[in-house]
Amino acid sequence: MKNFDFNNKLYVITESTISKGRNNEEIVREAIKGGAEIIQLREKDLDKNKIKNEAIRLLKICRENNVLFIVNDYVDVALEIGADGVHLGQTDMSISEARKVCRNKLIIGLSTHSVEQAIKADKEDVDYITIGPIYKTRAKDFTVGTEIIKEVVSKVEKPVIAIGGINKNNIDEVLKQGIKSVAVISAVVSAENVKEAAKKLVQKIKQL
Ligand code: 3NM
Repeated sequence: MKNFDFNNKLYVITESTISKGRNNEEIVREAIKGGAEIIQLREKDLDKNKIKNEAIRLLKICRENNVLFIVNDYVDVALEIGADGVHLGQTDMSISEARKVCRNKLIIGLSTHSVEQAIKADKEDVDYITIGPIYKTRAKDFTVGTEIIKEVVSKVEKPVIAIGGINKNNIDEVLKQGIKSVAVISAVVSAENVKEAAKKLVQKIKQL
């Protein structure tokens, strides 16, 4: 999956605390039925062993559907279970350290929150970059707005994915800035109908 094409993809990230009682497996199955092509397991409150077991279950679903599977934060878990990649934040293990550990066995994604961080990330050994939070979101206490997207896309060569507060009502505005892929949590994970919610976003992304 090293040569994965990140363009025109819906990237869905799990968050079991807002999934209205449905487990991650159910959410992931429905999101994939709706057209999500990248899945990330993101569990901030579980211990590592539970995350590993959850990752094994979600990886199986992703493999059955030829969908990319990324683990948030834990390079060791991603490597151990044979995930496609790991997603890191600005305060996690450095990219050079992560690359040393996983060599070319994992895709590495990095969260960025400014043009400067995105340009820096572009020069590092990452495979894709997220830029956000574009809009208000529970996960962060700041936003970067939509204007930044154009600048990042024009200055960065690596694939860039927009994240943060994106939903069916504002995705047009995001895509208009020239970005090709979008990552969401609540717009899909908290939707009454997960499959239909993913499908609506995918339709917009694939129109590009
Ligand atoms: N990272 P929702 S925003 C996990 O900007 C995460 O790096 C962000 O959730 C970043 O789609 C975010 O529900 C939360 O707003 C995205």
